[in-house]
Amino acid sequence: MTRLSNETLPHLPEAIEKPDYDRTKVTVGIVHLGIGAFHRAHQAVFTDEVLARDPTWGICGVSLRSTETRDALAPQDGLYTLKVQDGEGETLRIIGSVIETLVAPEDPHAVLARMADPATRIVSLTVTEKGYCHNPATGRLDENHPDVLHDLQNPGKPRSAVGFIVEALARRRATGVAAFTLLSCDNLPSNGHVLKRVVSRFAELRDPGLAAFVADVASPSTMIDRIVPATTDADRAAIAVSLGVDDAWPVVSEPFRQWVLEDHFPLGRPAWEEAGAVFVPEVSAFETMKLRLLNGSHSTLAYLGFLAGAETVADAMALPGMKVLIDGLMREEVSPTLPPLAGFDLAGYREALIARFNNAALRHRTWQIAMDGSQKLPQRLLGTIRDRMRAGASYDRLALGVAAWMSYARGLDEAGEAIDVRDPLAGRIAALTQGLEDPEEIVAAFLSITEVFAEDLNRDAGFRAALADGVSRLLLKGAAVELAAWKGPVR
Ligand code: CS2
Repeated sequence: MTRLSNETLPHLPEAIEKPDYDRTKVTVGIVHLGIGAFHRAHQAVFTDEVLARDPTWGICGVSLRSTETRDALAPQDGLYTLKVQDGEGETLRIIGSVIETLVAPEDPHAVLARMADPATRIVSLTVTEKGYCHNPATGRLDENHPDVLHDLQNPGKPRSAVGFIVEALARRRATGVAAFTLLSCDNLPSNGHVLKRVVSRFAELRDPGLAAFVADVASPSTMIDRIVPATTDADRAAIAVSLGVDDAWPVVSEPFRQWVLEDHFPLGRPAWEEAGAVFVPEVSAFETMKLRLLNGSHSTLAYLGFLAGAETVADAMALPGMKVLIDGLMREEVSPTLPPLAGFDLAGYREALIARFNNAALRHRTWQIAMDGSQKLPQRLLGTIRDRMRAGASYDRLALGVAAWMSYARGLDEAGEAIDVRDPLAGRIAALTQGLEDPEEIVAAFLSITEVFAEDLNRDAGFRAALADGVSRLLLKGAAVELAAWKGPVR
């Protein structure tokens, strides 16, 4: 079948929304590192909606590892379909804001040239938590990270996002071009600060003069939100039927989307507010709320759900006890720890989250969310637990979430079969927990990973006992039985 492309675009069915601007006039203003499904269903969509106002904000999407996205999108002139779906129905829209795709390992020079180009005014990132090469417990650069060591040795041929950013900034400094604005769009607390901190430290390790230039780079924090499961072959097939042409890599998402940003863009930015983005002076309260309520619940339900045999988030929500557990976790344990957000309807936000998790039209796999737990847990569950401890308050449900991660990450499901655990620390976790059966020993092995738990949680006897209790219940009874014990009204 023919492919989606600039040429076939005008012939698509009427009902499909298309770019409302002339794509031939669009030029690159943003280089985005990590062009995965999330970016293509979020920032690229906000950008697509405002390109008609200013076509100089087109996106060059960079893959830091595989060639797959470029291979799919290049023959389509960067076009792809966004399918938005919930129980009520679906809409299809063609997104045109990505006008170039590059693969970093294949051609690092082209990526650096694009980033150093004066027309590039924003470098944004969705490289996932582990892409920051930082210690998740401290938020500081991991100076022994193999990619960091490599990039310090080979500045002109970097591998990591940090290495690319610093080398591109060095080139801009050398040619008298002002620094671009950095825009982290990953699920990290104060993501702009975390990015700035790792980039500054890396620059310092390279050269103090460069560090002084980097010190002035703007790096606003952002809170990003949209649930975007990995695209499946079934999605591709259904979308091809609707379009009448093939799209090798569409993205599928829920209707909800949210983007809260700090407005600090010295070289300008697209008018994203026209597409619904919200600019605030300080984003951290929004980020904490989202990370703790949405992502904390997501991880908890993903580990427990996976162990209980639920393939998707909606399946997990349907397990007896799950809704009560998640509702209680959000309402009783997380919400009291959140910074105040004047005029914000927290109860409404929690209710909306339950409805979003129940969206059975999205097949969001628990296994997908379960990935990289060692990088996710500190900001999703452990910070909340610390706040609860300080307040002398209970954290049973949060501890159960952490215990479920431990049961999952040791790599054996309830039938004794191996789990395909994807995590940068998977090898270390396997070595530490190999052959352990006793819950207390399992917990002690995990707690010794200080870049996840830090010394304070490793030493806390109450925390250790709560986790051992959780792991023991999960091992003895199984996750489904444990969940079913959570009774009570969902309020
Ligand atoms: C999820 C997030 O995969 C995960 O870990 O919790 O990707 C989640 O879907 C998004 O943060 C929603 O905005």
